[in-house]
Amino acid sequence: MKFVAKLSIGTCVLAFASGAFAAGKGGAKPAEAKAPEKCDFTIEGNDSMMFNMKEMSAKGCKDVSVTLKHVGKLPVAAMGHNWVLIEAKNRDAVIKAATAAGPAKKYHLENHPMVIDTTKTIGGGESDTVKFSTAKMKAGGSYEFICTFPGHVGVMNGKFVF
Ligand SMILES: [Cu+2]
Repeated sequence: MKFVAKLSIGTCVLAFASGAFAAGKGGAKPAEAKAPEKCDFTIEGNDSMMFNMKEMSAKGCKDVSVTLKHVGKLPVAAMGHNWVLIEAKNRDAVIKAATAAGPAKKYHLENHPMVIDTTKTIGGGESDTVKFSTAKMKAGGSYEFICTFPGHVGVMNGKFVF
């Protein structure tokens, strides 16, 4: 019993020490140095033009996987959804580009410089997964996920905490 107590205190001190070391000159709290809790996400879009999440937190994730599931029944032409990760400041420009891409491309942006990653645009019953590296993202940056289908971004958006 005594040994166990001693060991856990030791582990605590060690965790604090390595956290402080990793935080470096910035003086960040040791808690921020711990391993991320979750880097795989599943988000749903529905026939009522809604995502089922307003925020995703991927702090500390080196690689992220996001699966978008369209849980509705409407076809892509009527109620298409996608999950597009961007810097919040680029929202208007990205929406403009997606709208310009038009219905033939399902308002999907392939290799757009302002798009960090994007699923395909999908209809009811479909799903799509993206996996991306966060190497070029800045911790504490202002990121969001949106749906670029026309008229959806006003409600279909959320914060992507990194
Ligand atoms: Cu949508």
